[in-house]
Amino acid sequence: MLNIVIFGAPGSGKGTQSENLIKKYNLAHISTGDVLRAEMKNGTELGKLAEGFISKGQLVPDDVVIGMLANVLDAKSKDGVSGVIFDGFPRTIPQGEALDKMLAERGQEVSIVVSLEVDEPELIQRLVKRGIDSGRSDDNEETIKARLDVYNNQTSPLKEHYKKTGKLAPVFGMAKVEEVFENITVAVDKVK
Ligand code: B4P
Repeated sequence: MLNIVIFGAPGSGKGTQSENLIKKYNLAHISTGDVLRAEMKNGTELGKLAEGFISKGQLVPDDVVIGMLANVLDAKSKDGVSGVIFDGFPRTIPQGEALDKMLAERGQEVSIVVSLEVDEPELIQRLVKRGIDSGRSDDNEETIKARLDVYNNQTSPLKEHYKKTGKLAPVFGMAKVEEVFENITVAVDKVK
């Protein structure tokens, strides 16, 4: 199975590139952001809890996201797919450890971690624009700054973790969507 982690700061293009990757490689798509937003829209207990964190630009607590992921993974892996793309998960070291464990229990492992490299001014510009277009509650300038702090403090240390295991594939993320995609496929094809 091809298990791709798509990694990067908020607005780096994880969701955008995932859409292309799932088609090319026949993958199931697990976006923890999408799952949490769906829960928020449906007004579930989990959604209400998540909203409090997401609207402030904070991460939803690890135990909540990790607990949610195992169910989603089993549900999505059933559909005759060739692997899974993990979009926005893991975002902390404990989440990374939980993912390794969850996959090992299923006789699998992370194949590659594609890290989209985009600088902060560009990230802010993209997210502010998305906020205007989509009205997403966490895409306003104040919340974006909080999300970037969270990324720098809690999420980016995962890069070291994956560098050590030889799984990290940094990709320049500031080109056109199609060009970024092309460069991702070069990296993925090497581990396929
Ligand atoms: P996510 O839904 O994962 O979203 P994101 O990081 O903000 O965006 P992404 O990188 O996917 O950007 P996109 O492709 O859309 O997370 C939202 C929140 O949910 C988090 O802040 C957190 O609170 C919570 N959460 C999610 N997962 C969690 C977890 N595991 N643990 C705890 N909490 C969790 O691109 C952004 C914009 O850029 C788009 O408008 C796009 O069109 C544009 N764009 C993309 N590529 C481009 C390119 N090459 N050039 C120009 N524009 C581009």
